[in-house]
Amino acid sequence: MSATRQAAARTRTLANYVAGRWHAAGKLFEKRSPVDDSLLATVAEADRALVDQAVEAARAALHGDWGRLSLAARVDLLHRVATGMERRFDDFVAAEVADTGKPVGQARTLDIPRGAANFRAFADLVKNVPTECFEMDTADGAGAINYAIRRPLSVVGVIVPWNLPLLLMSWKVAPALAAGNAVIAKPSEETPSSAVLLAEVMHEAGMPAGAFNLLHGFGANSTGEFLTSHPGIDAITFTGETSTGTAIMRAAAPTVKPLSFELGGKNAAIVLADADFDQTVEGLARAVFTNCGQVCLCAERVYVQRPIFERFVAALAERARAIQIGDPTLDSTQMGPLISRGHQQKVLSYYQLARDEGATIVAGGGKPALDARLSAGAYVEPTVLTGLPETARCVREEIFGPVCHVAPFDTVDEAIRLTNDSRYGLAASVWTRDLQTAHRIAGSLEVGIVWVNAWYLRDLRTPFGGVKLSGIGREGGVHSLAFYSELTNVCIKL
Ligand code: NAD
Ligand code: 6OD
Repeated sequence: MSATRQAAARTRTLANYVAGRWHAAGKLFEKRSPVDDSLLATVAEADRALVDQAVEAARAALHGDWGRLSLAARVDLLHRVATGMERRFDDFVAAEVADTGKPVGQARTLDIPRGAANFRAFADLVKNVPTECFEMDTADGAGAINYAIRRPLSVVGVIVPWNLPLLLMSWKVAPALAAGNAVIAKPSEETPSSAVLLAEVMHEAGMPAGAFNLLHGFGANSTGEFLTSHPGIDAITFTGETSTGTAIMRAAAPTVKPLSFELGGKNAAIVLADADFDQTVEGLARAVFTNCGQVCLCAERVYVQRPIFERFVAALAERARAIQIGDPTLDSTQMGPLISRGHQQKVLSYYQLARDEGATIVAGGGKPALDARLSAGAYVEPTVLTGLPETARCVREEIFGPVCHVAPFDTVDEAIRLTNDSRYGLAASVWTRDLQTAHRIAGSLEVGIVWVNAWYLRDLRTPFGGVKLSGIGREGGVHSLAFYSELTNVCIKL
């Protein structure tokens, strides 16, 4: 018996969900805790044959019970999914905290409520969004009417990362189902558990077999690549690293699939001297350190106007040092570990690189001192850097950890230029009491999302996405419906 099979005998195995049934045969991989490296579960990796089965099941659902549901019944079903998630709230919280190491308080207030909210928001939206209609003149004077009808893309592949597992999966699965598609979803290999609970909830809510399928596995030469290159999958919606986005584009090219990409970032915050100082320090502490810095929207570059630069750096560093790091299941913990020991090595190597590049480490810069049980965990210190040139790799590359570089600026135009000097363009935040200047800055930034005196304040009806290497397309509200639908124009000659 292989070591992983022996481990499977000692722990639970997370299965794939295809055509309304659970499939646990084949190769298994281990999911380990980021908190103490203990074995949490073994996971069944979906092979090419199971991917084929999922595609067949999805297509059959579109021609069967799922495709025949009325819009009203589909909307009711998505609401039942949201209610089912709320009923199993504590299970979802426990699964997300165990897989990711994120603080339980965050899972309770952000990740899991947003998971359910995504289903409600898109269920309500799809009932209320009209399509276009144009009356036209014709030479005979009788005229014609054009109107668009919205149809599903058909089988949509959803591939998501580990940082906000349920939130990001439901952000794509909910609108795809609302628009009438059948879905094959693949969570990150690091975070299989909440996706399994979601499949259970779908099943309990009465989702027709094949409408929602869940496959576990890795990317290259595994489930992810089998999905993106599959001729039976009609579109791919992906959130993750920019380099993975390029691999997916290549794999999807021969079958010309529509792609929606939410990719990496190196987001900037601009702090003007007139900003409410305490509110801004508090807001930036959230923007830099939330989820151990593992939110694609986190600020890793902070530009502060020179008159308040020294005071601001000191205050942010003090906030960083005050963060309670520890066991994520405790209510008092504000920061848990990173997702894995591999990612911990990457972030620590950037801390070392910052030193080599000549940074001043104002706070953090290493591993925190924790008790013996947590010493095998993927912990790093929240870190504040200054003194790097704009050409430094730590200022240009996405680190995806609880770290920012703070640099001074003098004029608003300089802050705009510094912010835009990046290959990425996901999000930015601007902190000032002068809303006219904030509006001018917002319109000049090469990003998809700008917050003014806020960070990660979300209205699910708004366009969400990035420019440059940060993505392709927008999701959210009607933009999600646009991506997950095909429009057919009907022209009737009167
Ligand atoms: P990742 O790209 O390594 O993995 C994301 C998903 O893609 C996983 O499910 C993985 O198994 C799969 N995958 C990997 N290689 C693949 C391939 N060749 N073909 C098909 N699938 C493949 O990303 P990650 O490390 O899980 O997440 C962190 C990254 O995600 C960061 O760069 C972050 O900025 C980005 N992110 C962006 C957004 C956004 O909205 N723009 C949101 C969250 C995370
Ligand atoms: O809030 C969202 O809808 C969203 N897509 C967030 C992405 C966060 C990135 O880590």
